Amino acid sequence: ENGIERPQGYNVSYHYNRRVENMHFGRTHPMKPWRLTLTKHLVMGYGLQFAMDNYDALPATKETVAAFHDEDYVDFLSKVSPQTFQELSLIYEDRTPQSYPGDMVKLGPFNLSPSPGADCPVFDGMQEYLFLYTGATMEAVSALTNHQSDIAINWSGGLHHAHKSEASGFCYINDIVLGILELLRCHQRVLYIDIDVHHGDGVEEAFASSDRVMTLSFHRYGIIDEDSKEKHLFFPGTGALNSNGNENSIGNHFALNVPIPKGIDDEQFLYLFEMITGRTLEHFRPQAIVLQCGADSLGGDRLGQFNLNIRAHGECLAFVKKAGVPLLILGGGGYTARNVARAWTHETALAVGATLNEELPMHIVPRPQAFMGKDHGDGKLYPELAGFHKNNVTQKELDLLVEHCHEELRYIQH
Ligand code: ZLM
Ligand code: CA
Ligand code: ZN
Repeated sequence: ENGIERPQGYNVSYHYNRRVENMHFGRTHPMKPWRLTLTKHLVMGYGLQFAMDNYDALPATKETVAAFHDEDYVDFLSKVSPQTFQELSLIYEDRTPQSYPGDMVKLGPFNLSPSPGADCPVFDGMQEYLFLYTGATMEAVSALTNHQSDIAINWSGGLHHAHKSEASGFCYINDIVLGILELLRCHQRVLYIDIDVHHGDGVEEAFASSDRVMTLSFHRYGIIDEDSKEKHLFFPGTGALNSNGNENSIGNHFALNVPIPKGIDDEQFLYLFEMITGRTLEHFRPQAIVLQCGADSLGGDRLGQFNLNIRAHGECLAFVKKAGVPLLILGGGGYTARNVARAWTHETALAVGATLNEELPMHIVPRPQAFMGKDHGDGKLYPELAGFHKNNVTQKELDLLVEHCHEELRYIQH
């Protein structure tokens, strides 16, 4: 006892390569690199880089990506460009999926398409973007497994829809699956939590037969527009309450899904999140956690239909951080860029244990206009985002979701 106090803090590392900002899905495609640029501006505007280890991520290698993805698919991804698409398509014609019913977009092999109207278009600079966001996740995992970081962050990752040999929903390489596979080399049990408004289908599917990875996704689920005669399910349409892993395997009960109607508010979401995540932590006792922080669950998102505010979204991270195990924090969806940047900046601050001023550092941020004006949050970090969608969630529904998940968790006893 020499009386010297060690600061009670977490080692946090930030993994990013700004070349991901060069990616361009298409002029009107909802996935915008701009949200990553804005996030960087705010994180640095607040000086958070001084509270973390900052790494310039290197691109992942083809071998790394092939740890999960099909070899042909990885080959295709590393060769394809708008110029070579036609030619390559002929070789892989038999790998072309059915088009969505009623959709005009023509699909190519592996669900990629040359059309800018597609969910997963082929665009110039695509490889660089894909291998960089994946590389950043792999590097973040290394920082955790080397014990250099307690918390590692990659806001450019979290692309949860990609399948073994198919792109889906703006996701081409599943960096989350690759990251978890790497964590499994050092940790017996890994918990995956997904608060993106969409179901984390690609991750769930990859580990559906495993009892070493438990997946837990909160998402909008159900028919989008009750009044229209075409009954479209909210993308990707999977993630029902009774979907709990591969029933014919040891992975049975190791997937939890929390399907939610539109308009859920802060209090309701946090009730679900804490009741279900809390009990999951007790029963599964993970040795590492991966948290996908898709910001399309915020109110006012261009694609999402929830009414969460930034503080409530961040509460999820704060709650998970308390578990005190190595934590990988990833981005994901988020289509109203100024609010994505706000949320991920707030969450970076939660990770390092900093409290941020409600006034944005406008004199430092290169594009203050993005955050100014009544509709853009008035230069504040925590503008009111709630109330965009009618709240269709009842207490009875919340209790049903919690009850089912608690019942499933009774099968898990470590
Ligand atoms: N059509 N342009 C979330 C992934 C959501 C499937 C309906 C394609 C869009 C959307 C694309 C420019 C994450 C579906 C959509 C249009 C079949 C989805 C291009 C607008 C545009 O304006 C657009 C012309 C595009 C795509 C809207 N796609 C909205 N929702 C979903 C995928 C990804 O956040 O979870 C993680 C990053 N796709 O609903 C269709 C059924 C394809
Ligand atoms: Ca989700
Ligand atoms: Zn999403």
